[in-house]
Amino acid sequence: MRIDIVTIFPDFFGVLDVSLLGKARQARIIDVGVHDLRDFTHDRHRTVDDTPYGGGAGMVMRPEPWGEALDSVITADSVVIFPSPAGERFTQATARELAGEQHLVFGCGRYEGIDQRVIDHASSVARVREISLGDYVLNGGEVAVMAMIEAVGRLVPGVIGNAASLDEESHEGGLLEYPSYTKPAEWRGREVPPVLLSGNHGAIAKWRHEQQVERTKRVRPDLLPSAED
Ligand code: JBK
Repeated sequence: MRIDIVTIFPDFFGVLDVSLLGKARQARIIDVGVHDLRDFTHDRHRTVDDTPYGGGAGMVMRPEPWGEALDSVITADSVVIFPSPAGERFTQATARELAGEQHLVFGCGRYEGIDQRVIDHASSVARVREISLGDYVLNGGEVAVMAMIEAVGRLVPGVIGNAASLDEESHEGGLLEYPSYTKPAEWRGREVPPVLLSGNHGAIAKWRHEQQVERTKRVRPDLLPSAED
């Protein structure tokens, strides 16, 4: 998989050199290019933003540098992703879809957003998705892109951690995880639930499933099918 990132903070993406994705990059399973949007400006001050037409607070990212930056990376086979609080919600299903693509381009907006014509133009040459990590305010798309790349990257065949993602499929209709324990069997007066020491695999599976249902009901009832409400 090839990933291109356009940003005014290329240094943010130094962390992609470490951990799981760093290894995937070294193995050339995932190739990442980080591009500084300011390299596509032509004025002395390398200006990337301007005041909004129609008035209002904040600044809007100018279309010209974005056009040149995207022209340099997009092909007809690319999926172009703009992280935005106004986008569709990112889920594990989104990550699986994107993991099947050959080329992802991430456009990181800052300020009050990118001139809408950039998104409209990109949509005329490739598949475009505006995707939101969640309903909270970030200063820009960079951190959201990092999360998306981690979620997608570990699902790409050959990336270490891919095996773990296969169990994810077996998460019984999207329940939360059961609690985990390791040695010692007693720690600071707290014992591991005895069933986990029983060697009774049927009882353990039943207990873990009950824990999943109880935890999901308590903290994420929205995940439960209405039959289990
Ligand atoms: C948010 O992906 N997001 O969720 C996102 C991207 C850029 C700015 C934002 O405020 N929430």
